[in-house]
Amino acid sequence: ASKPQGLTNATKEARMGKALEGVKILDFTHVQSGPNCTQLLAWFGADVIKVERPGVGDITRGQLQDIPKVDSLYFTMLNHNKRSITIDSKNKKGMEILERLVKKCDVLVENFAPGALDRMGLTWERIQQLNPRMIYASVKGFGPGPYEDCKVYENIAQCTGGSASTTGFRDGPPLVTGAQIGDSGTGLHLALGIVAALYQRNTTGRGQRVLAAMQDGVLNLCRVKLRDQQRLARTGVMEEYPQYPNGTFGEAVDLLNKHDIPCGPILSMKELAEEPSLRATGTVVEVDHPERGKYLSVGNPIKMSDSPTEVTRSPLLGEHTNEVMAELGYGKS
Ligand code: CAO
Repeated sequence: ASKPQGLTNATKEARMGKALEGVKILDFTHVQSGPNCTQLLAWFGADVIKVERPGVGDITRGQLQDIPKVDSLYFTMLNHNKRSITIDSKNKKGMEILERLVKKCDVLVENFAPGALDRMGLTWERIQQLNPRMIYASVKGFGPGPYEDCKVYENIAQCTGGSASTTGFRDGPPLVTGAQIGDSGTGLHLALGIVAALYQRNTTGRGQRVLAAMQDGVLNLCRVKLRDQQRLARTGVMEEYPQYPNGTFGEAVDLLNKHDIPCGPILSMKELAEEPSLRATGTVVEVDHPERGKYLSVGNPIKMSDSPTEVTRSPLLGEHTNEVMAELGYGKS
């Protein structure tokens, strides 16, 4: 194990405990987005129990291997500080063990294809029956809408979330960035949702569902591009790079999905701004501002079943000075 690291002036007492000590995570994640989320939670002291399929495990164990038959760096660098248990969830005995784990754990994290956990028999209803305090956290490619059943990998998230259409050169194709904003970025969003749900559970006594969709996570990180879309449309002072491939994608998504091939359109900021499903989930919101009028913004990309988000406008300079001062007791004689 590496030497404990932290803020340099942490006292000896402070170093004795960890922020998420006592929290048990049933880690049903694979590949990158989910494992990045649970690794962060493990680093904060949560007990992360990673469930893997017997004999196979997380597919990344065997991907991009630089030493034959040894767990790859892909796997090892995303799964530190966890424990691994192999369970065949499609076997009766396996499901019995899983259900015991559901009863014992605080959080279930998963990033399977849409519907996979339901097909195993672990529906949200069943989880709540087994453990009403359970927080059930998922990464999916998309929130509810036309693409909700699609499987998604990093590059698809960058394309459907607005990163690719706003990156690249004038005469070239759109580009993806090397930073894993779709995978690790969404895992990071989910980790925040889980911690918030754990906090809320202290007062409600019950768990909730948390969803981070990769399209929403990427769009959140591309917030400045939605800004520029509106700013340039209004001022017209700068020429915008053409968006590729100019809004047409045809029927490829339907065709490829039928053959279980993950894919997604390269969406422009304009298309994302106008996408009804993103408006419906509150990932794109219209806000009214007393000075600038109506504009679009990116709302909360982390969806929680017990904590709805209402986006309110940014404050004017010092707008609440009196209010906050009064709360501090100023102005009372
Ligand atoms: N025992 C038995 N079966 C198991 C199992 C276990 N322990 N663990 C997983 N399985 C099964 C699942 O139940 C599923 O079976 P069904 O299809 O019959 O329901 C099957 O394994 C495959 O799961 P999957 O569909 O999630 O895997 P995939 O390789 O086809 O797709 C991915 C991978 C990543 C594209 C898809 O999981 C996905 O879209 N996830 C959500 C988005 C996401 O997280 N993407 C990030 C990928 S990179 O970080």
